[in-house]
Amino acid sequence: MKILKEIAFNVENGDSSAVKELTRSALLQNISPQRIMNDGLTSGMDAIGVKFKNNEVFIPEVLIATRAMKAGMDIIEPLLIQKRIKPKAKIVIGTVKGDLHDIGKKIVCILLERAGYEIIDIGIDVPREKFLKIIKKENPDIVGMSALLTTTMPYMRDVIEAVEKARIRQDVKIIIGGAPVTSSFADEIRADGYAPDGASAVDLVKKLLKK
Ligand code: B1M
Repeated sequence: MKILKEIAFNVENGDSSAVKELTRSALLQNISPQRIMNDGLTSGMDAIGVKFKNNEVFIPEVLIATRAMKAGMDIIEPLLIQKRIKPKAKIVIGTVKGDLHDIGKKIVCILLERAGYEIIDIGIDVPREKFLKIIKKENPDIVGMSALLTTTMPYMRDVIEAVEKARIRQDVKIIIGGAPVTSSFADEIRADGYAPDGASAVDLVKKLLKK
């Protein structure tokens, strides 16, 4: 669809005002927020990701694209989240220490919230001490960890070991995700599950909690 391609193009080129305007127009054309997110905004981030990998663009361009993506997300986020009176379960999510990537994690949070779960997003660059503190304070049903770097992915193991050492591992399910993470890595570090994307994270949580 032309307008979704235009949204992707303007995310890639970092034009926040065009992204805002096009996102509003797409909604007026009755295109679903989910489709705008997947086929417009995320698709633009994927495109800049490929260029970044090939050294065709550098961090400033990626940051400007991130800002443009966020301009669109700000418009569709309230439409994606259905407020429920009683959440089905509580989920704490953070990007692990050393890692500043948060776009994918935010999408996962939005989709889980939309599915009826209460989300506590504890941000980026989260050390194990903070995970432990929040688990003890909030008593969540699930803890989710995100990592986008091969160098920060191993930190997920450190968090799980800290949770085991604190003898609270049996009280909480732990799920992980992020581009370099795999299902076999999840098994290796004794996580309860891995999801490759936001929709699969919702399915995984439903399966683990049976609700
Ligand atoms: Co960075 N970066 N980055 N970056 N960046 C990557 C990840 C990279 C793959 C680019 C590349 O070289 N091809 C590469 C990592 C290489 C590697 O380790 N294998 C990389 C690098 C190297 C770096 C720096 C080291 C660059 C430098 O400084 N030299 C640096 C590190 C900073 C740090 O974290 N300490 C860096 C910095 C940045 C920016 C700050 C400029 C910016 C982040 C801005 C932000 O997030 N606020 C940035 C970005 C934007 C990217 C790319 C281009 C896009 C990431 C993204 O947002 N994708 C990325 C290249 C790429 O991925 N193609 C790249 C869109 C998003 C919707 O997808 O995040 O995968 P994703 O999330 C998905 C799934 O992974 C999954 O669901 C999400 C939704 O579908 N998922 C979960 C994620 N978390 C989950 C949790 C779950 C379940 C599923 O359960 C809990």
